[in-house]
Amino acid sequence: MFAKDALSYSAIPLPDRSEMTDDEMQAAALAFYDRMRTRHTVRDYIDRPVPRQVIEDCIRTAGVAPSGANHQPWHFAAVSAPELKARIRAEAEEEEKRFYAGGAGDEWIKALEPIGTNAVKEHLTVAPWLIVVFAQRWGEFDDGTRYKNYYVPESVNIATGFLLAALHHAGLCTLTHTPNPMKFLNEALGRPASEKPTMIIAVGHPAPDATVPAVAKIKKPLDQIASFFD
Ligand code: IYR
Repeated sequence: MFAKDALSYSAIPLPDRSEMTDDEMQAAALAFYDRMRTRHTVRDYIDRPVPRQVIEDCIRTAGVAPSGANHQPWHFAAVSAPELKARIRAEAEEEEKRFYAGGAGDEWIKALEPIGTNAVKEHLTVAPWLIVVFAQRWGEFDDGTRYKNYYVPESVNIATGFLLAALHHAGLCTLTHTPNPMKFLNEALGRPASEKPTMIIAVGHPAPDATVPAVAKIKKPLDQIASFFD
């Protein structure tokens, strides 16, 4: 990604300046909230294809997220090939079987009860795309020498949030899925040991009879998630 000698400081004028009145800001903030509050984690998909271009543009959005030292320590592997999705599903379900058979521990299983999940992960083969997010623990200069990355989980998680918002904005449903451990994804997708898979995002259109857990609509009110000191 980086050539060592290209790394020096220079500044350019702020390229994309937003000029909004307070009223416009208020309207924009509320409109975005109204849009984002309609995002739900969906487990039931139909096999309606999604054009690759849409996925590419959503990943481009993830790629403009801020990151530690602008190292952009992420990789997104987008999978629509049915054999590969089937392999990922089989390996993920192996992990999940162990998880639900006791690996998780009683408290965790109890916490998941209102969500209604189990070890069967049909979405991994039915959804037209799986986007596997990888965090790059270290990077390589063009000459092959290594550099350290900083704030890797923070950076990758911000980018993942951008990605989920972009996919929702494009009219798609998503499910964040984290089988544990996820090492098998490096092998399945040919990613190097420097990268740690952080999650699988299933992407697609909801089944006509798709449901969400009722508890998913219960969101903490503002006064429970924020404090103001003005
Ligand atoms: N990875 C498991 C378990 C799971 C864990 C949490 I925390 C969830 O919010 C949902 C599921 C699974 O995908 O079933």
